[in-house]
Amino acid sequence: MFNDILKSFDLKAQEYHIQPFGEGLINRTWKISGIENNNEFILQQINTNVFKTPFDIAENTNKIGGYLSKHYPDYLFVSALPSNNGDFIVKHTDGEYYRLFPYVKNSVTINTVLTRDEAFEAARQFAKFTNLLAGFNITELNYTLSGFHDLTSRFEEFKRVVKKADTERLTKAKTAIESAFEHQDIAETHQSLTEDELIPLRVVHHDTKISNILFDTDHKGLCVIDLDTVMPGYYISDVGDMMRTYLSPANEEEQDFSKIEIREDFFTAIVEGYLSEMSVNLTDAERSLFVYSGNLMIYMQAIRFLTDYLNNDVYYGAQYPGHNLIRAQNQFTLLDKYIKAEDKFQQIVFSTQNQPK
Ligand code: GN1
Ligand code: MG
Repeated sequence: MFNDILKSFDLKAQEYHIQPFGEGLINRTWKISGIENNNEFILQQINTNVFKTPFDIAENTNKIGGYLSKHYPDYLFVSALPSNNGDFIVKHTDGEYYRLFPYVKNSVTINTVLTRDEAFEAARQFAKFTNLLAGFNITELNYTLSGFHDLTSRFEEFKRVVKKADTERLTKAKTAIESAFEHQDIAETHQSLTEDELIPLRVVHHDTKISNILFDTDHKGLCVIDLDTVMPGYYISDVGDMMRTYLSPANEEEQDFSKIEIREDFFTAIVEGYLSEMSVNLTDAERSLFVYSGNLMIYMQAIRFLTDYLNNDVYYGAQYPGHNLIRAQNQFTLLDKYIKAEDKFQQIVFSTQNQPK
C-alpha cells in the first residue's frame, strides 16, 4: 500500500522507514523517514467512517493557510504537500484517503503534560491560532464534522441510545448513566448559550490535546497541528478540551481513578497562556464561560464514551471489554473533581484577568 501512496508524492517507499506515529483514536498516522536521505514526512490516513467528506478538510486548511501566509507570513503553518497531480488529498486504490505533510525539523511532540510551562505554551499556541484568524471570514469554512461539539445533539443522541441499548450493557452502565442525567444542567447551559447566540463563532481547533502542539527543543510552542477538525465553533471547545486533557496527570485511559487529580497550577497556566493571546478578543460573555468550558468538554467526552459503550463501541472501538465504559467513568470522575475546584478556578480567572499589565 505504501508503495503506491508514496509514489503519488514522488517518493520511493523502499528509501524510507515507515513507523506508526502518535496515539490518535480516529485517523492513522505514520512517520516516514529517509534511510539514506534526511527527508522526513508525516503520512495521515483519514478515517472516512468519521470524516465523510475528506476534501472539505483540505479545502479548509488550504484557505486558512492562504490567509495566514498573506497576513502573517512569519507564522509557522504546516500545510499538506501537493501530490503529483496537485491534489492535497490522495484517494488510494484501497478506497482510503491520505495526506502527506513535511515533518518540521527539530520539532518535538509530547503525549502527556508534565509541566505547567507546557500547559502555558500549548494554551498560548491554540489561542494564537484563533486570534490570528479573527479577521478570517468563517462562513468560508466547511463543517468537517456536523454537530461535532454540539452538546445539545450529543445529549439527545445519548438519550436515544439509552432507550435502545441491550440490557447487559445498560445494567453495567447504570451508575454512569445516572451521572450523565445528574449533570444534565451542563447540557442545558450549552443549549441556552447557543440558542440565544450569546457568544461568537470563531475559527476553533476542536482537538487541543497536547500531542497537537509542536514544540521546539527548548520546549517553546511552535504551532498547532492536526487541523482536520478546524471549523467554526466556540472558544470554550478549545479551552475546555485543555482542561480535560492537561489538568490531570492521569489521562482518559487510566483505569485506576484514584490517580485522576486536578492540578490547580496547571489551570492557572492554561488561563495565563490562553489570555496572553486572546484576551483582547474575548467578549465579556465569553470570559464568563472560562470555567464552564471544562464542565462542557469533560461532560461531553464522558457522554460520548458512554454513548459509544451503549452503542457497542462502533465509534471509538475497544481494546478490552468495557473499555468505553471505563473511559466514561474516568471522565465522570474527572468532572466531579473539576466541579469541586470550580470556586477556586473562578478566582484564578478573575485575578488573572485583572492583573496589572
Ligand atoms: C478523538 O483521534 P483523536 O484522538 O485525535 C476525537 C476527539 C476526542 C478524542 C478522545 C474526530 O480524537 O473528539 O476528544 O478522540 N476526534 C474525533 O481521545 O472524534
Ligand atoms: Mg484529532
